[in-house]
Amino acid sequence: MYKVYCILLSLVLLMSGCSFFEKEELQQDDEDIVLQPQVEQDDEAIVLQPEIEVIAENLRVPWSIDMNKGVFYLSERTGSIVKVENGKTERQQVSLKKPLAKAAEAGLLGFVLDPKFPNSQKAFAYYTYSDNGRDQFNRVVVLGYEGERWTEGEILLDRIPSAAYHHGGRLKIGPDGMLYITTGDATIPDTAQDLATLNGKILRMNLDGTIPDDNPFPNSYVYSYGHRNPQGLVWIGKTLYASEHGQSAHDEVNQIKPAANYGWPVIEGWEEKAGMETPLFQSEEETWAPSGMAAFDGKLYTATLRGNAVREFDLGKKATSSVIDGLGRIRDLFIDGDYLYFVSNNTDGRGTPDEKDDKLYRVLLSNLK
Ligand SMILES: [Ca+2]
Repeated sequence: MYKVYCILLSLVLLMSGCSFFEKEELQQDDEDIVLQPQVEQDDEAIVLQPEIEVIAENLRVPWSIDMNKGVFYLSERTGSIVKVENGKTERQQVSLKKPLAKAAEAGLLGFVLDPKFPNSQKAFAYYTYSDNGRDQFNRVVVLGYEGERWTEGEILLDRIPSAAYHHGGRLKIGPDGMLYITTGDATIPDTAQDLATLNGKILRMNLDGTIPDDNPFPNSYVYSYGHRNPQGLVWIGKTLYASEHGQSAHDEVNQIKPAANYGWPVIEGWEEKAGMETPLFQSEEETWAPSGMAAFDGKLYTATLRGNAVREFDLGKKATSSVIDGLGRIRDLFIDGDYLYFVSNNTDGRGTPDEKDDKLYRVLLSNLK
């Protein structure tokens, strides 16, 4: 591991250190930036970091990372896809059928390439839109790729109720070839327990938008329920894990089983109740605001927003720690070969961006140990 003094962190400390006691007043939602305990360190604190490389910069609220043959496609919440190839960054237009919602945390969120890309020239996306300027929904759509731009095609699932916060939004293709979708409770907690709604769920669909025959509930996209605002999905082998935001601290990492109930809003933290799952990990009285996930060598990695870190979860040791910090809010992770890639989220209105934020970074996985 390399020992590198992180100048960026020092700047953040200097800029934010004067207002520590505003912590409670700043809190509006789980993703909000709240000054972390690290602001209590003095300016001479040395932060040990593995060597981190910048792959792309000047990103606008990047939300999701996907890659095909070494070329990255990053969704931006503001409604674009950024293609990153051999160090060259190209912002590509996305034509959507509905106007993107302007609500906090909303916009173009999940994005995943079709498994047959680039032959199919298709991807899947999840976005929040405003309907008639009043109602707000999320939908899952196919995006067609024309080499330089993307256009909304088939709508696979529409009118997932949305609100001021808690949109969910992560898309991933599972090892079973199905599309998995996380949805938030749209600030109405009881919807997470209601199997008739699409909120507060992890959903599973065929790539043509139909309901798989082997879904756990008949004629339903619901795969698991009782979630508050899940934003991360990853598999180790065939085992699915998800991250979600707790109400006040108590953020969770769960192992996801079909038909299982993850408790929100009935239980949280280490609370137990018959028929409900208790998490593998939870943040206790801290707030991580966990988003995208990746996995390697029996460990889960989660991007954290308010936690300002990449956090590692060692499933064998049942231990969690921050492995990268000092770069601000982190939204998504991606592992390819020997590297962990991650995007910052300092331009989302809740961070302290530097002039070239946001950035796509990479670090050797072997340097995280
Ligand atoms: Ca739970």
